[in-house]
Amino acid sequence: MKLRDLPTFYNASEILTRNAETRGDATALVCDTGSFTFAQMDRKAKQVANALRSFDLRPGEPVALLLLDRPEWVMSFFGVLMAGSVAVSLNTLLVPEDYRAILEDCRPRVLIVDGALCDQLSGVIEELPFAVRVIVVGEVVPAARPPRAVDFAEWIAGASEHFEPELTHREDPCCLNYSSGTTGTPKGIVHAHKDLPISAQLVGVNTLGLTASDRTFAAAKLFFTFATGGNLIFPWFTGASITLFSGSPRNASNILRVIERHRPTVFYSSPTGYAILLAHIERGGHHDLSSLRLCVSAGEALPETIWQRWKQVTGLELIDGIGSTENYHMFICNKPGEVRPGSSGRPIPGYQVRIVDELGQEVKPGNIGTLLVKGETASLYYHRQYQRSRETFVGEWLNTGDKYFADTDGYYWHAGRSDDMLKVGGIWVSPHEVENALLSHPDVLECAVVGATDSSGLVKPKAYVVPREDGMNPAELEAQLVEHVVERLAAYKRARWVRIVSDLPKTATGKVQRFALRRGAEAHG
Ligand code: 3UK
Repeated sequence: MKLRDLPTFYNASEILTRNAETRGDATALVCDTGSFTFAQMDRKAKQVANALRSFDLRPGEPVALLLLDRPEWVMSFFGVLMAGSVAVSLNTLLVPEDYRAILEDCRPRVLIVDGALCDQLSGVIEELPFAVRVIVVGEVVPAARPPRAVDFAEWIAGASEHFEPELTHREDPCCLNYSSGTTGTPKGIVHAHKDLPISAQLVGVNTLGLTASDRTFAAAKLFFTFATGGNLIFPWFTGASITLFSGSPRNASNILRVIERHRPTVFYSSPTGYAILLAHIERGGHHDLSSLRLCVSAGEALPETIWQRWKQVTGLELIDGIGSTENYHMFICNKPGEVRPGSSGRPIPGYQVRIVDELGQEVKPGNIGTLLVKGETASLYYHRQYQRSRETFVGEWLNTGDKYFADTDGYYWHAGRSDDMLKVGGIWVSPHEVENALLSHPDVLECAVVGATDSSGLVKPKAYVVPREDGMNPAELEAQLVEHVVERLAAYKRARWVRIVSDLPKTATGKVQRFALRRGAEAHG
């Protein structure tokens, strides 16, 4: 599938409607509360589209989804696409301040929120400088109920199950995903309708070999394009079914229970997720992974030890691949049967990659440089970010900000980032944002946050803190800081280790020497 193979006017909701027409009775989605066929999901999505129309929503207007991985996530996403609107899939792990910034940036006309997540929006909806209609999925405690919220089931109950999807252009925006930047302000990454089927063909079909008899499952959540692609768009593109689980991916026994109960054939997770499963299994925890034929790892660098341990326990070779929200999904990936453990694999046909030096000159195999990628699924631009868009989308090339080297067999090896950003459990963490949260504590004079590795070789934030006064009890300050950041930072961003120090290494111009801290921060138990 190439861009030219798609009709000029193309709506990616076709990925669902085609299945409804050709295999309507086949299972589309399973979860702990039941299952849906393609025809059922299609009808629900059409009801959502009609309900959105009743709000006088115009094509191109954004609709925000702050939803757990339940069937309503999928109904809403496809309903939004059918209506020609732009689906803004929000990370469910953030704090109210983050949501305020994102909602003010994208100004959705409608927000569909899970009842269980409403308290994370406390005070936010009321203070937005524009009106937003709020739809709540499932139960919500009265205190957390946003003003004038409407119940999702009631909202779609009377709506027609027939809807002619909006005839969008294949290059019209269809979804917006927010990603942290170095300064902490999130960037809205805009993708067009065309990016979904092209990525599904190149990655889902050609690389992972998905077919209609597969069933996918992701520990990563649907708001992350690693999972939107891998556990929704790609399988449905081929007619395969998906597994949804609304609980925490950090709970190994729950993830293993879902795999045992719903028997997926393909599983996606970050390396951190695999490490959590391995720790459980190696402690003797019950597991039955016999349904799996393929396990895909992405989101952060996969330490080779995790690859080896997974092979030992399951007999399966982890398929590591690098992707980005900017590219929608993976562009370099290992191929089943041709895996080189520790590497990210080879470029996926349909994408071209280059490794360049500071002058933009291509480097020789074995030399480290910045990784650029060219293909037909690059984001259109960062929403309302002219300068950042120009820095990242350079002509036909997308600058990943990753350091890589290639070997002489054409395999690509990750060698860190060219900025200070950290990938923690597959999700971006800006060290500056963690530092700002710590600095807002009155006893902190200075601090610096860098990535340090845990016993599995996975990166987590580590803070070096200089107290305002000498002689403070380090353990007490540490405990206070942990408490202090709870309200200010999403849990996954918090420093896992805090070192109280008397000063920070600085350059002659007074800048913190992060590389010196990084060197001293290796390997924690
Ligand atoms: C890092 C990796 C080493 C790398 C993503 C697959 O992670 C995804 O998207 P994000 O926008 O982050 C992109 C950045 O994450 N990274 C991702 N995978 C690997 N580093 N090895 C890997 N295998 O810094 C990259 O630039 O959050 C991954 C599919 C869809 C995605 N959105």
